[in-house]
Amino acid sequence: MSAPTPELAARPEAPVAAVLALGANLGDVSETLDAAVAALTVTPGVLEVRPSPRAITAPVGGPPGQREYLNQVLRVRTTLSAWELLELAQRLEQDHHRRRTVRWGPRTLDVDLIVYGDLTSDHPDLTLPHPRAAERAFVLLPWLWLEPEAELGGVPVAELARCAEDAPGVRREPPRRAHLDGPGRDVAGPDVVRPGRAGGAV
Ligand code: PH2
Ligand code: MG
Ligand code: MG
Repeated sequence: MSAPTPELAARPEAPVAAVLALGANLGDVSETLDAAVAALTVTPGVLEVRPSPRAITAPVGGPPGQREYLNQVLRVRTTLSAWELLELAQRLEQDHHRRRTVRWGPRTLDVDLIVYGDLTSDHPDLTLPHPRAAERAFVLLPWLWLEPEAELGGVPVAELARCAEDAPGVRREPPRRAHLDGPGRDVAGPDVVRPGRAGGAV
């Protein structure tokens, strides 16, 4: 990666709300997303992680014959810079042995930074907001389930989701059985997961 701009490298004075999108379609995808969320909650500089319900989604683009994806959106509050958050996302991908081979091909874990506060960037390694998020229901719908009033680039996410061509291929994952998720966590709905909270780790 080339060097970040000063705006991308700057740590904020107050915590910033950012949105990350997770996607996986190789291996044990539920376990992979659980592990990624758990790792984020214990990362210094990540103050809060609110996970969306998960979506089972038809693959968009890439080679034919891919498995469906499991997608999820996370709202985080962070004191990391946008660049640090990008590096964190890439580290999470590496931790799951992601190999960048076929563009949009199957992957064990994809972590995309969708928005970082209201920062805009056209850096070659980090476009903000994410350049394709506004047209991808596999990002927009989980985000909408988490935050019905959310906006992206000044447009309601609800409106963007209505126009997204892949929306018919997106369905909400049924709630998982509570005993699999430990005490104090309801995976059926939005939940605030804070580091150190009893039962809060996923
Ligand atoms: N990610 C892509 C390309 N296509 N399709 C679905 N359903 N979900 C994804 O996360 C996804 C995709 C590139 O990152
Ligand atoms: Mg992606
Ligand atoms: Mg990506």
